[in-house]
Amino acid sequence: MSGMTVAEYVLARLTQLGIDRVFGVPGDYAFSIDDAVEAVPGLAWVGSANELNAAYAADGYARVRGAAILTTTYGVGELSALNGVMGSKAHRLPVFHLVGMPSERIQRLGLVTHHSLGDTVYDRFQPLSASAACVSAVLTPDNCIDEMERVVREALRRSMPAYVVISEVNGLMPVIGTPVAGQPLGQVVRGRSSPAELEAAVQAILARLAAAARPVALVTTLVARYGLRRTATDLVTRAALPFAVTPNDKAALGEALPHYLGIYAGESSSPPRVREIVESADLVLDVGGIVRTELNTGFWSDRLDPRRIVSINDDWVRMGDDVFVNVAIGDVLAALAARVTPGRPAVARAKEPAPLVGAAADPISSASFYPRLERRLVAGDTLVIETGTCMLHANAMLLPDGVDAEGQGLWGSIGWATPACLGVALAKTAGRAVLVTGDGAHQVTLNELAVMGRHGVKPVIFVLNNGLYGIEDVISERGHAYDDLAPVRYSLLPAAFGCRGWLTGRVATVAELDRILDAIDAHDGAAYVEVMIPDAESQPLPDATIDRGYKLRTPHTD
Ligand SMILES: Cc1ncc(C[n+]2csc(CCOP(=O)(O)OP(=O)(O)O)c2C)c(N)n1
Ligand SMILES: [Mg+2]
Repeated sequence: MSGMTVAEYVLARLTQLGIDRVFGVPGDYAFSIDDAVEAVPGLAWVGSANELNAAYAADGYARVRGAAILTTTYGVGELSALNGVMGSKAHRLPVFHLVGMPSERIQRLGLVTHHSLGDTVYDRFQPLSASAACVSAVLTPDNCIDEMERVVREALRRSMPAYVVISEVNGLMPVIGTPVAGQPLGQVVRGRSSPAELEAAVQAILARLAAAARPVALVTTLVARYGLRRTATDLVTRAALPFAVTPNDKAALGEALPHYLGIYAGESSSPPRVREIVESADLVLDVGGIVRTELNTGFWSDRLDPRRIVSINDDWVRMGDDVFVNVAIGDVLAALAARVTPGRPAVARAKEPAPLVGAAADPISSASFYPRLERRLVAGDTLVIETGTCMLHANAMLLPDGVDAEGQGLWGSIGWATPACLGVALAKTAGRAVLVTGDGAHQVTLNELAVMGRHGVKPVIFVLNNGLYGIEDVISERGHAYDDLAPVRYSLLPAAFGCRGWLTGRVATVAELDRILDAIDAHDGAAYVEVMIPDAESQPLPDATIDRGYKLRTPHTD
């Protein structure tokens, strides 16, 4: 790597993690970075329609590959990406956000440049972008190698975005010093533990597990973020621990595992009996730290006695009033999986998919759509679930063996899923990316379909057209004009966006839906289906639920 420019070094260093795509929008301040994408072997440029889309696509890619690269230009570019990068921070994804800025020569002369407020404050945007990251650096040829080690280490240790600023002049200068050869992400030690603290934490957890008569686990997506799904699966399997996930953590572990219970969300648990099992357990092993937002807890209807919870967080463990610090989740889970007392292997229960409803001539409804989708998913698929009504229904689906799901329940920024689906599709080495999105969310970022077509990815996309922001009607009241959408003919979009060879259609009846699902199964390529859903489906929740969860926003006090 000798003789490289700063921009080339940064990209080459990140490529060693196993990243092979750069998502972004070019800009003159960022040309050194953009050019370096072409110069560094093993990297390909994915030009998004705008920076927000690029950030969402990078987020999707990082969910599959473990890390991603996003690059934007100074001010206008980086600020447009921020909602997406914040989402990656909320969802614990190491997205490396590389941004170009005016040169130090311009800065020293105090010249006024474009993409600024005209005030020669060149670092004005840095605190904003840095707040979406867990680590940041302004690179020079001299500090580049050391700073990149710090940036990579910290982003991976905390599993959060990094913000790296490279001026247009520094980006083109040769890096000074001895380049560092990095490791593939799977081999990187993400966090290290204090040995005595680790042993104390592990012994304490093992003792609690041994003493519990009815333990359960709640497993979060943090295990996926740290590459620990196999370890966590070993733990629940060896210990014969029944486990559930919260809605935000859909498919954190395989839903076909014999010990999988379903979704825990207080009174919104699915199936409903999951609530009773989790709330009556004498030990709840919280693997990763569940997020207790109103939407993740059935409007705070969860009843989890803190004395019965053991929480294993990224680098600390809580057990009642006992807190163990400097214990990396990877070390804790590996020790537990190796040392836990084996439980009796579970007998796999036959899990029936939801029943098929709807006569051939009936209009499609959510009740008829999701069970049909569930039956068409196959091992290797990743279901990308948008925020909106579809998330409620998709979360309640039981995914077949080998099917993953990705959603953005915590950050919940509509529009995320369409570009995220591009990122997921580009990151996957096998299997399909299957997107389910509402029409309102799709309108935010649908121009990314053109990027999908250009790069030849083959997603299967369902756009649920009810003509409105339906979920808003569900959690507030019906009838506000601000929830109505412009009447877009979605099924025409792939053709307009140059997506060649895509199977497209608009379906309104159950028979039409069945026909197009058959056609997708027989088609080797991308598919885009506009599914007409009656707007009458989006009826408000009971007043009491709305008052508690949406109008008053107060958790239970008992
Ligand atoms: C960026 C952003 N803006 C606004 C919202 C508020 N919001 C949440 S869901 C939603 C409507 C989603 O409508 P649609 O995608 O059509 O799904 P539906 O519920 O109708 O199936 C809106 C506007 C949001 N979550 N994110
Ligand atoms: Mg809608």
